[in-house]
Amino acid sequence: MSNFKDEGTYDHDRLERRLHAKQQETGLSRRKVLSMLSLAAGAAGAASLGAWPRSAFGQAAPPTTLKPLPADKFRVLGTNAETLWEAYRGVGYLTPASLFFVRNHTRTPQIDVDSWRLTIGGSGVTRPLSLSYNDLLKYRPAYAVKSIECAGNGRSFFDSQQGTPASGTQWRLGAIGVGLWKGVRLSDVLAQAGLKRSAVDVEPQGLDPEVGTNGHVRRAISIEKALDDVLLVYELNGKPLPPDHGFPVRVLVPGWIGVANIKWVGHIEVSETPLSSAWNTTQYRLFGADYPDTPVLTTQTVKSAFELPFPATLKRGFQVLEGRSWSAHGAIRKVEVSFDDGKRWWPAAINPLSNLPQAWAQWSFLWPAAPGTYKLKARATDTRGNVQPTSIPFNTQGYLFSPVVDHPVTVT
Ligand SMILES: Nc1nc2c(c(=O)[nH]1)N[C@H]1C(S)=C(S)[C@@H](COP(=O)(O)O)O[C@H]1N2
Ligand SMILES: [Mo]
Repeated sequence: MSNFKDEGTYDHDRLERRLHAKQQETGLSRRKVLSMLSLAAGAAGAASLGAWPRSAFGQAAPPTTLKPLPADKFRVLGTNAETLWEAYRGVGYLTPASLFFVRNHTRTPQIDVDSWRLTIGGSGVTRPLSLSYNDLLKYRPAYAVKSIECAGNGRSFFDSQQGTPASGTQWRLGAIGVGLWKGVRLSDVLAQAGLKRSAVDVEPQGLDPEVGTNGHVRRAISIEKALDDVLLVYELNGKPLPPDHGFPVRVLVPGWIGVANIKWVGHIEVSETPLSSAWNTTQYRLFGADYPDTPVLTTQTVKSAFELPFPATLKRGFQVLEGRSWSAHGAIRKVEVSFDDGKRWWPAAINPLSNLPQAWAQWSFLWPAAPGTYKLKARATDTRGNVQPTSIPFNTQGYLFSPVVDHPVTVT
């Protein structure tokens, strides 16, 4: 594919050999050598070494991301990495690109922006398009502050809280990030492509490697949603999209599950008939005894997280607990916290300046912590009245875990 640069820039074996040689030669620690290598090389390949330090030397899998995933900020789960919530302490409203979780079905591709094209075609348009990066920049710009959250965020709690393990990446609550995105309206691009009134589905597709026999990652969006608020974004927090998050262009589908936000988009199929792929047939639906109709997932749900290690140890005395709550349906109206297994609930203080719809709300609570062990709970209510429940019916792939999470805390 002409869109890919030489993937050898992060040749695992070559970098391991270099690292090993340097260690032998200098007797320096791995960490020290890593920092020297990335300083010296400055290449994306060296930066990816940051993904390894937590694995035993020589046993790590090749990294699938280009950015470093330092152990104090990320928990690596296969080809993915979730943000550790304690890393948010003191961080402002937006998730810095360096802290944004990564969900890769395969690996981060390096795309040559000069040969990159976005094609738009299918039975739903009359004038198929092929746009270069510069063509895209000519559309009127649009900005949005929105979250992207994996459909499976919180999946591990189906096991630890409900006793029914679900298949898939065992995320805690770190598969969400909030960005300031800049891009263009999908509706503007579709209009230029001669969108037909009969179009029903719009399916963006990624340029990352094919996923087995399922082909390239792609996910249909209804035409109503596509024309409502979907953007094709090329900037995150004022800078070009980082490679791991979709450079040069990704889709932003506010409020919808993460997979709809296709990274490294190369083609958009517009169709007069419904479009299907593994990502809306065998995955990203609710399967299980309680879901006989196996509904296809669209919108995310309501959740809350404390900005604390999991589990956390705190000192006795007054502790300012901070956290964030979010909803795909709007902003947050109320957050309550409990320290006694949900018998009593106390209102947390939501910062009214940092509470945007389909992004998140920052809140805090001054807790007079007495020695003991606790399961801290935070429960959010959104502006539509959706409240986090105590449990939900099981679905086999563990999507949309919305219940209040028990956060283990020891006060010494
Ligand atoms: N092309 C492509 N797009 C993709 C994916 C992918 O693997 N390939 N993963 C999806 C999933 S499941 C999620 S949750 C989000 C994650 O976005 P992030 O890695 O920027 O945090 O991207 C989505 N878009
Ligand atoms: Mo996801």
